[in-house]
Amino acid sequence: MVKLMEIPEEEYIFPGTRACAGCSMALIYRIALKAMGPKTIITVPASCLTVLHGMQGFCTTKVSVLHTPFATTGASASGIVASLEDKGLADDVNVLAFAGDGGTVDIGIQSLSGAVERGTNFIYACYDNEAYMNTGVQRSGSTPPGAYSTTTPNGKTGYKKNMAKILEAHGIPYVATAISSYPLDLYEKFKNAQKIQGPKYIHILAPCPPGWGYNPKDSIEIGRLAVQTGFWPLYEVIEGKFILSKDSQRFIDPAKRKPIVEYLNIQKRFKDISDEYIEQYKSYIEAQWKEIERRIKNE
Ligand SMILES: Cc1ncc(C[n+]2csc(CCOP(=O)(O)OP(=O)(O)O)c2C)c(N)n1
Ligand SMILES: [Mg+2]
Repeated sequence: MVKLMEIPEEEYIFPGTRACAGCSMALIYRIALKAMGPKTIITVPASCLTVLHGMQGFCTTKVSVLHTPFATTGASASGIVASLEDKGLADDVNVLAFAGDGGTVDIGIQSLSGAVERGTNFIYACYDNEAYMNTGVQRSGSTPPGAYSTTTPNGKTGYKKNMAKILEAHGIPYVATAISSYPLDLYEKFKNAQKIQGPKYIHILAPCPPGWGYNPKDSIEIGRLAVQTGFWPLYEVIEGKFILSKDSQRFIDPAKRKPIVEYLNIQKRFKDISDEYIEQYKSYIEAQWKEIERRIKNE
C-alpha cells in the first residue's frame, strides 16, 4: 500500500472552502485531487460539491471545474474527453467526474451508464453521503434502511442501491469502493484507476455531520466504524477480478467485526430505528461477506 510520505504535499484546494465543519466530502476531494494531479479537468453536478467551490466568480480548486446540470455528469465527461481528443490532448489530461449520491444513483444514472457504455476514458467518483444533503437532507436511492431524512420522517423503508455492483455489471475495467476514513486506500484507488484505459468508477462513503446527526469531530471515527462493522467493505474489481482491500481484510472473520449498533447508535438519523431493521442490517452484512468470501475463493 502507498505510504503517507508518498502523498504529494501540493494542495489543489485553496483553504477556506464553503464546506461544513467535519465534511468528509471535502476530505475525499482533497485526497482525490492530490492523486489526480494538476493536469485534470473535473465535471461536477449540483450538489454540496458545487457549494464547496464557492460563489460565481471564485473557484476553490487549482484545476479547472465545469459545473454541469444535475442529470448530465456522465455526458459532460464524454464531451470533455471528445474535445480533448479533437485537440490531441487526450493522453495528457485526466477527466474526472465527481458527483453526489443523488446525482449518481438517481438522477444521473442514465447519463453515467451511457458514458460508460460509450467507453469514455474517465474516472467517475461518487461521494455518497446517503441523501440529498445540499437541499436539506431528502432521501435518495442510496439512503440506507431505517434512516431518518426530511422525506422519510419515520425512517427509510426499502434498501440502499448497490451502485458499485451496477457499474460492475456494465463490464468496465475498474470499480472500487472507498471511504474518507482510510485516506491512503482512497488515494491509491485513484492512482490505480488512472493507470487503466476506459471508464473507471469509485464509490466513496462520505459521512455527513448535519445529515447523519453527529458531532463534526467524529467524522473519521464514524467512517472507520462503517468499515469495522462490515457494513462498508473496501474492495476493487480490476478487469473482473475481485480484490479485497487491505483495510477490510481482517473483517472477513465475523468475530473481528464490531456490532452494527456501534455504527448506528452514534447517528441521530437512526435514533428511532426498530429492532427489526437492526436484524435486517445484521443479515445484510452476513450475506455481503459470504458473497465476498465466495468471490475471493473463486478468483
Ligand atoms: C434538475 C435539478 N433538480 C433539482 C435540483 C436541486 N438540487 C441541487 S443539489 C441537490 C441535491 C444533490 O444531492 P446529492 O447528489 O446527493 O449531493 P449532496 O448535496 O448530498 O452533496 C438538489 C436536489 C437541481 N439543481 N437541478
Ligand atoms: Mg448526497
